[in-house]
Amino acid sequence: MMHSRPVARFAILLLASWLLSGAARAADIRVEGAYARAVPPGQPNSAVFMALTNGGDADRALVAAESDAAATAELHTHIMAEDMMQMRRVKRIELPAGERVVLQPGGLHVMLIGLGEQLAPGMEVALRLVLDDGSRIAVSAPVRRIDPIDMRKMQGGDGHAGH
Ligand SMILES: [Cu+2]
Repeated sequence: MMHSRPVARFAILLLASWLLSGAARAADIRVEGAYARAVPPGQPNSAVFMALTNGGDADRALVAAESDAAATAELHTHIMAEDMMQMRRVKRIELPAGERVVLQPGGLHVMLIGLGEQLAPGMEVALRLVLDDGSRIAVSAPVRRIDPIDMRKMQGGDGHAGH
């Protein structure tokens, strides 16, 4: 007991400094407006969208995402291939210093593959974003129903929709 107390105090100090440094580094990246796509029963995959602002002096990148809501979380983008909008996995999403990067339907997104349960409006998806410096940002994304018309517009099917 007499010996363990200073050890415990030291461990708490270490933990506190680790938490502070992690928070300071992650604080350079601000996450806004995160939301996850609601999916009907039986649909195994979904996506999470958000805006990321790098308020720091150093270029950063999003290199991975983790979520307990799905078996796997991947970073994805959309590309046009053979006149079809297709999703592709990307290794990283660049977050240049001072810039804002938007993950949105039809573009960059965090893909949730192998959902544990159906995502219905009112739920929240907990996500951890992993940055290239090893720091993590915890994000809570409310589940929203996304109008399919939005996707048609993104895919260029709605000719008179302006941008
Ligand atoms: Cu995807």
